[in-house]
Amino acid sequence: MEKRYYQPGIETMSVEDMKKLQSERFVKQVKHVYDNVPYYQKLMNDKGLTPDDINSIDDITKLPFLTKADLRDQYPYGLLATDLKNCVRIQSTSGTTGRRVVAFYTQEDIDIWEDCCARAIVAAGGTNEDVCHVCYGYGLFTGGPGLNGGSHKVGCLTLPMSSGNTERQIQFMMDLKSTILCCTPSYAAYIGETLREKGYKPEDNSLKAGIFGAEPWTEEMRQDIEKTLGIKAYDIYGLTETSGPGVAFECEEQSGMHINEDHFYAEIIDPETGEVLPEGEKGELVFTSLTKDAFPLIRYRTRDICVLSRKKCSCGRTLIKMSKPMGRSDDMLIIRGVNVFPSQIETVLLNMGYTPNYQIEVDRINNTDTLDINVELTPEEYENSKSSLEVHEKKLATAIKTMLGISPKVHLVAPKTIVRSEGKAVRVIDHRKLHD
Ligand code: DLL
Repeated sequence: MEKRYYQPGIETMSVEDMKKLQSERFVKQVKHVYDNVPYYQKLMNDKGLTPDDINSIDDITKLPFLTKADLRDQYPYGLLATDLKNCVRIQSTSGTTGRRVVAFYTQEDIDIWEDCCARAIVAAGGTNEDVCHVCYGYGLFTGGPGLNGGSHKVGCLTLPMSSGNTERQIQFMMDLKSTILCCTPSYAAYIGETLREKGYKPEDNSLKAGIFGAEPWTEEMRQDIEKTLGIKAYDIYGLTETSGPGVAFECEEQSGMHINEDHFYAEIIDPETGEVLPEGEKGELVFTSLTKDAFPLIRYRTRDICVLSRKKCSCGRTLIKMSKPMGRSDDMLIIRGVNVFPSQIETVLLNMGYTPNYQIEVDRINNTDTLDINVELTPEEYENSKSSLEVHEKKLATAIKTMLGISPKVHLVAPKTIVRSEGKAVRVIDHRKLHD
């Protein structure tokens, strides 16, 4: 019988017991940051609070939020809550949208992080008989190290491939019979496309599951990857600031991700007002780390937009679930006053049978926003529709207009003209930002 949970005592704990555990840990965590991080101490003092005011998890709303701007201001050591000599590792964000965020880990922090990733691997059906092929990037990015550690804990044979060199990925995958693939969904789609081009059918590989995350992806993209690779594709979520992948993971029900809420307390807030919203309402996800020693974050605003649900899950886990994030609030495009998430466009494209190779370009010409969508055709589609490209472009533009409420210009482009991603895909080029 396959092992269903990595830490059953926690993963199936009653909601009441979980709340008790969260309260105990939260009270301790607040004291820890107050005593060790002058920045937190000031934030609390400014609100007239001391750790004595925090007696259970319900007191969390008394505390202020923390934002990425705070993390950047405090770079590199300002939020460190333990002596540097207790730390054994850093990981970091790519810093593409500003100053890097550097997160610190003690050995215990790493153990907990790896346990969280191990829960995700077991939930995807992983056991010590699996060959876990990790092609998230290794290095400062948390994807590779996190899943690598989780895979060791489960006892899988771990292939620390890192990203890129797709030829080599495929050779190892075939020769060593990889059974679980860990990478971004866009890279999984690219690996699937390359396998198909090499003449492999889905049943030719030994893969049974994929653990894909680090970027938004739609249900349609999941179905596409599942079909191309002949696997079950599971979602995994996390961010560098709170440790990395494994904050939340999907189970066999594939209907949202269980949050490891013994380590990360989740709230959903209205991004405009900061008001905490009830379960089931869509808003910005806020996390509080309950067990982090070196780099604990209290009420950290992720900017990811999603919904929380306590609906009973058929897998038996009682951990609260988060829906697939639609993307970050700062990934949301405002085009001619309309809110647009790239994932909405992806849904239309895949539903109409196109590949997930697309790129969105936004510009402002004569004071009007323009939306251009480049969609790549497969060689067969390209051959068959050469004479009727315009008709297909119009049809697609109409479907996207129905979804978004604004008209795009669609360009069906030749095979292999859109750059493939080995990590997080770049879906949007916003020229408006470039002129600013
Ligand atoms: O992407 C950590 C990670 C690695 C997660 C591997 C899953 C797998 P960052 O680079 O700090 O960390 O980016 C974090 O990526 O705030 C979300 O906006 C986005 N993100 C992460 N996972 C998902 C997901 C890693 N499953 C940011 N779906 C987060 C949608 C995701 N967006």
